Amino acid sequence: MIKFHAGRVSALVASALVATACGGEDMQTPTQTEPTTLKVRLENVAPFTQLKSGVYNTRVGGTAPGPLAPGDAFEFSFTAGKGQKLAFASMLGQSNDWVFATAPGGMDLYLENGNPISGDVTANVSLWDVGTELNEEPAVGPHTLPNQASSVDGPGAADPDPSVRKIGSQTTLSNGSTFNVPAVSSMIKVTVTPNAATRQFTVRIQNVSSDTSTMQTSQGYKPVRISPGVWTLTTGGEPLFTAGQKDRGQGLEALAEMGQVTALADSLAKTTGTATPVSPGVYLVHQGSDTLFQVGVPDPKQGLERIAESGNITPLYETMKGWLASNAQLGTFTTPEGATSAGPAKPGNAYTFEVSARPGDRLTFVTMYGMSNDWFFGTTPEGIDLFDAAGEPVTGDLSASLHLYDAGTELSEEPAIGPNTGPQQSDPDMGLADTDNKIREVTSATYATPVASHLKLTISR
Ligand SMILES: [Ca+2]
Ligand SMILES: [Ca+2]
Ligand SMILES: [Ca+2]
Repeated sequence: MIKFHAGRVSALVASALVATACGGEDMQTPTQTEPTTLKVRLENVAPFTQLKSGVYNTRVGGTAPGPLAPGDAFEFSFTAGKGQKLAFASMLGQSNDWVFATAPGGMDLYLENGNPISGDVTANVSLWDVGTELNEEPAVGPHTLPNQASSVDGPGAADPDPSVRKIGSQTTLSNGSTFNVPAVSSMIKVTVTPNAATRQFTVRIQNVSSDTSTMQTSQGYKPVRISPGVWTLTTGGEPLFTAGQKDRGQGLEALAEMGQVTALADSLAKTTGTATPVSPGVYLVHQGSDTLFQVGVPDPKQGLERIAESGNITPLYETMKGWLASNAQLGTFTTPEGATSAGPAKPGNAYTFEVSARPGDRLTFVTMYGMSNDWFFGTTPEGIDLFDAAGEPVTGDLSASLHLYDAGTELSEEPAIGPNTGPQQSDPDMGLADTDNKIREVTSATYATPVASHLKLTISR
């Protein structure tokens, strides 16, 4: 980290000499000439635990939400990148609290050779007991969904085992009896149709059961219905539940017991977005017309492109060092708090650095939106005033001063998913030319997530 440019010291000495020569009346007071050390903290605050989430609730050809009868299917589509996983859950409508779902971490969408998956993926789906209600005989017990409306003693007691767990082909019900669960593949069929060029996947969930031969109960064959459901796309983690642990109370219970998707979808929506890391960055404390970048002009090829496309700070730092005004300070931030080596700041991480500033100084910095092609976070080109009109340091939460820019050096694709974005490209310089080569702010029409949902900027003394 560079706190002072060498030229700064001689400039200060010169201005002090000039002030002395003028007789002292107009000399700056010591409090004005002594620099103030300010701590700058840039924290990645992205709360996002999944890239995408959504519901499917209306069968293909249907006009209103409802469960699938035999032969019916839900379909939903989304784009996804390599390494990302799909998870979903739908209620087995005849149960107390069982869902058809992927494993907690979801299912892979790309093969090891990089090709998208295609065809029948039903083997990735199991029946899971969400552990929120005791298990009765499906379609027969008084508190199963088909019967609970007429039950006289409420919606069903708590499950004696509150953990989310997989249901085997033979399961012991809460009253101790054994129930032969139909094979998952005799009830549901899930197929995936990929489009390798657009990275779009269409998932089809079909009810393949028969009302007269699939689910045998003590009262004869009963229907199998599959409720509307919730899906997520993640880069990791377990978005809907964890095997062996209690339901999280975020809405899965309403899906598992009543086939209702709204509560779970709403809670997921709050944590859906791109949890991009931000890269090391370059900062500048300055008073003059020096800037790290300008808006409305093409990248002047001084190194901004390398930060914006791959988080490499060296070229911009070296260029700026060469032609910096004598009273400006240039530095870098590279290592997140608590880390031992340079690297990106993921959600929960922060970069901190100290600047030594005087009234009139402004702070500018740039750092890559790591999951983009060529986007960077920064202040405005002119920077943030580090002192107010009274000469007092500006401290506190300055996140409102942050912006997201497109460097105009590479065609922008969907963050985290486009093949030439930071996490998807195989080479740091991969990508197509931007259709607009000017540096510009990324508008909410292009990217709706507010900058403050990604970064918190705090300045303190
Ligand atoms: Ca249960
Ligand atoms: Ca671009
Ligand atoms: Ca790229």
